[in-house]
Amino acid sequence: MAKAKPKAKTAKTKVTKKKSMKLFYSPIHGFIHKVLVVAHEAGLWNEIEFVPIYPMRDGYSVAAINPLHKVPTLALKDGTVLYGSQTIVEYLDARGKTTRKLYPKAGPARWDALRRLALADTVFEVTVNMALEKGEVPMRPSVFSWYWPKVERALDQMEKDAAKFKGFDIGQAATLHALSYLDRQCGKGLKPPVPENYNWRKGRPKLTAWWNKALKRPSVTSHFNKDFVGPDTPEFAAAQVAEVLAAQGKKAASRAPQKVDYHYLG
Ligand SMILES: N[C@@H](CCC(=O)N[C@@H](CS)C(=O)NCC(=O)O)C(=O)O
Repeated sequence: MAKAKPKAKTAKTKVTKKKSMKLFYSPIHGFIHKVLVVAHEAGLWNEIEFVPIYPMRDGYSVAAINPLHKVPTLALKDGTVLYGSQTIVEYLDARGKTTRKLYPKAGPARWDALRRLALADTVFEVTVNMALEKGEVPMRPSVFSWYWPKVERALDQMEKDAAKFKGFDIGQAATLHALSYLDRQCGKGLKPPVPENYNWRKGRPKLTAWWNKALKRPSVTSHFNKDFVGPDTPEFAAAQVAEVLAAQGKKAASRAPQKVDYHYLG
């Protein structure tokens, strides 16, 4: 009988339990992070590996797992990656260990909570953009060179996603929205490095095939590339607003309308 091999000496290493999620986020605790609050409220704090990312600094990138290269980004044990803080917080709330949920069930309380979420998140996003404009953080060379790679990576992700699209869902509705707006702005011309006459269809056959089919949906043909029909004046809009205010028992303020060249954004 062969002699039993002596057991290999193993180094005594402290085995730390693998966390079930990784949260890539900017660890600036000078402000309150919605995702951290929700993770805590949901009783999931100890299941999260917190991974600092400074998206504007060299050497930090989540582009490989999130085409938008944005934080927060949440990676699950099985490799699923969720991005968009709204997606992440809804996921954490649903997976949470506590019975008290931060997302009310479908109904008025939910719509109001989602409205307030959109309100607050937009305040956050515009504040981020104002801070960037101030230039305190190392600035990207230009909005175009900073954002364009995100768009191209996102389009490649859409091509992969399109291969698995089933039925029609909110993600597809949003994809139609994004692609049609991209077409519109590329048609008008953006700035380098966005190529002239850029066409996202090139090299993306699945997304193109899906797009061509989705364009036939009545929900799209109802308005796409058709002129708006109906009253379209500031007065009409103001009257409508006043009606809403009246229904709330309030009077419309007689403030002069803000002068903004809105058509530039169209
Ligand atoms: N809509 C996104 C916005 C997130 C966001 O703007 N994150 C900023 C935090 S500084 C970021 O990652 N910016 C890096 C970049 O845009 O490249 C969300 O809610 O998750």
